[in-house]
Amino acid sequence: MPTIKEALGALVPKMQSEIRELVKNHADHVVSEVTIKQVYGGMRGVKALVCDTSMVDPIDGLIIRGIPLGQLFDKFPEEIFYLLCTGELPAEDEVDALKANFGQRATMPDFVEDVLRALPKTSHPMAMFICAIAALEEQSYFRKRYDEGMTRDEMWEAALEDSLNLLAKLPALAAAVYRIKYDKGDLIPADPSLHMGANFAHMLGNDDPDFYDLLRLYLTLHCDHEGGNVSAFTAHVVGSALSDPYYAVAAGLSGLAGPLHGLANQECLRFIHGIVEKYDGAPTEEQMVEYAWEVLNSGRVVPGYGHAVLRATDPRFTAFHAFGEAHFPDDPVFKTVATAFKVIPDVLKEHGKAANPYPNVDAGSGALLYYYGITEMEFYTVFFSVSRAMGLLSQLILSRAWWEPITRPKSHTTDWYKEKVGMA
Ligand code: CMX
Repeated sequence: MPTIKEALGALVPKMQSEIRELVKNHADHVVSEVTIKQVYGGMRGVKALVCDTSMVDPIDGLIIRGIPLGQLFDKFPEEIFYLLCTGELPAEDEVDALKANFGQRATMPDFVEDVLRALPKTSHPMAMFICAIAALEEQSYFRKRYDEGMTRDEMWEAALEDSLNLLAKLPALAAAVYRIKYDKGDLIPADPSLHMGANFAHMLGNDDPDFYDLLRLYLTLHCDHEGGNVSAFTAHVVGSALSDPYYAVAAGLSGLAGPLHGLANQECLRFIHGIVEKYDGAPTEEQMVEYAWEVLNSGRVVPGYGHAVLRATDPRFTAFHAFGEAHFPDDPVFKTVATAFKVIPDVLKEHGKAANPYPNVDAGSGALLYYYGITEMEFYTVFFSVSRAMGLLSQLILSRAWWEPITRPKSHTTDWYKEKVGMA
């Protein structure tokens, strides 16, 4: 079975020639028109991006390289990264080699710890995490090779090398943020013999095998969500300037830190906790409905519900829910998430605004982390980030492989649009 580099090496020439032929022979073929609503509405639905790693079906959810996520729940994150990059799952003999490859790269350099310790204790964990990634940029192979004059044919290999190093170290960076920010004692060194999820759990300080498995699942489920979401799109734009993968991921994750995107998992558990506190335990269905209306009537959104693309229950939510059902169905926080799932879609339907009244990935993940002692909700988006970096990085490697040019759409003034529709 080929290594990830060998598999990509075989794929890249084919990909390059197909894209060259597509653009040469169909350059003027119209694939999308743009309306005023889309210009002023976050470009929703405009087809102007390429993402070969995954697509999101409004009903079936995430499909990675043609495989629905539901068929990948038992995989390791390292396998998922291989799949995202190459379009194939690694054979069993390659999985162990891949895990060992990640394990060997997993140790965080000491200077990153110094950077993290220099930050104020009031820094948000996402800001600390992004600082640590920016500090690690010092080790960028892509930038070094660029300075040495690498050709554009060599760029994907340099992007892959940076990606493997960064991805393997992200659990150590994240665990360092956690232990420093929340005074959990000395940092715990990476154990190269563990898979990525288990190593992450180990460095956080919890060696419960169920928590190992939760983090394996967590890293697998959040890995990618096609190319137009805020974090992927941002990383993609930054990478198109040939900024190296460290810069691109730091930028993308700054987008993930927004409450309408990845920060929703923190907001979501706050929402669930608010209910548990108010009703002194898991609420009844009636109490949950009452609470949801209070949130909506105060002009806030119900976190963890709705989606820009999905129009059904997110399969990632379903997988987390099944994990909770299997391990701790009577936990009051988990029970509250379950009650919310029963009643909130109907509340949102009655409210009549959200195009998708069903839960997204963030609705249930926090309850599971909380159960295993990760009670610091501000930290939850860092878990999301470690996983999502797989999508950002695999997309960057492929972009460099087909020589994607710098992103530069055209903007106009509001006066120009007014004139266009005869309003001026
Ligand atoms: N609660 C209340 N109102 C909601 C809502 C929710 N959960 N979801 C959407 N709406 C509202 C929108 O705010 C919008 O209202 P206005 O017309 O007053 O602006 C209206 O319904 C239509 O929005 P939409 O087309 O359904 O949704 P968008 O594509 O604009 O936004 C999203 C998608 C995720 C930002 C939105 O559903 C939301 O804010 N959800 C709560 C936050 C959340 O869970 N985010 C995590 C998403 C997953 C991720 O990226 O990590």
